[in-house]
Amino acid sequence: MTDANKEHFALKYLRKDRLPLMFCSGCGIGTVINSACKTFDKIELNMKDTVLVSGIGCSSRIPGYFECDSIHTTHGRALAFATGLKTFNPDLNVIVFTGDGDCSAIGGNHLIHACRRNIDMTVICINNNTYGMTGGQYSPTTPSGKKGTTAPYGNPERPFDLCKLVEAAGASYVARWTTTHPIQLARAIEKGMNTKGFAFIEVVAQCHTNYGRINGVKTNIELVEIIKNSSISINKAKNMNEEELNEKVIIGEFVNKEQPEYTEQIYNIIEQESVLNKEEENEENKKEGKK
Ligand SMILES: Cc1ncc(C[n+]2csc(CCOP(=O)(O)OP(=O)(O)O)c2C)c(N)n1
Repeated sequence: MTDANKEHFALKYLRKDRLPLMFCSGCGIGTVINSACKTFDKIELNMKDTVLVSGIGCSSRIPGYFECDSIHTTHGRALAFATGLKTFNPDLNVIVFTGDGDCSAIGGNHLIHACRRNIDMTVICINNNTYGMTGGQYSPTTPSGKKGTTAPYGNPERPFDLCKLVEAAGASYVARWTTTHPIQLARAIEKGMNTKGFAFIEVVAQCHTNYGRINGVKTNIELVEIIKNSSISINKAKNMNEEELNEKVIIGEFVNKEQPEYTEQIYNIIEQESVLNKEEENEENKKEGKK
């Protein structure tokens, strides 16, 4: 077999019968899938012990393309389903693919509480600054002044900084990259998966169809260049003021720390309780003269 005929490495992880992807041409989601496949390949992830979870949206269609168990749940509820799954079976690798709308608008409450519990899972949030699937309504991350179908004169609201939000809510690993940083993104997914606790990786991505065009960006490539050129490393950003940071995307690792993890705490309680119950039972049996 020549190199040209060799199967792409990512196909090992994907459901070939479902290809090609349903996304618009030039969509940033393909890059995220590629980076995730790179990580899975590098760490030799056992797909049998892995479940991918999502809500509703373009980004939430990702799990269905992977050759493993997945749950495509309801809008904003991916983390609730993922919490149930991980709590029931803590040995599973749980990875959530979500969008800025799915996880920070309708699912915002679930996001902050999953961080607060520090439940062991990896969340990959594709932030395209809009509700892509439903036609470009503005989302909690749409920058002020940018247009959406529900903000034809420009967004009057201030956006969330998702990384700051999840850091404040208690996540153990937090990083932000863009689709123009696929290698760093793959490394962040790996670090997130190696974190015993809640890992949140934001990927700033292009949605030319429903965000770029309405904001006067002519081509998909131009939108990708805007994302690339507005990226500033966390270290550089430290020496810049608010005005200089306007419309910039700060990239890098924001949090990487060990903290108590939710399922471990829960199973410790169950273990202690069953020991106590056993002791109580033995005590009662003794009193009744039973063995
Ligand atoms: C309860 C409920 N409300 C609203 C919708 C409609 N809806 C589907 S996807 C979506 C937004 C998706 O945006 P995002 O999560 O940012 O994903 P993207 O499509 O941009 O990847 C909305 C509002 C829905 N499916 N269910």
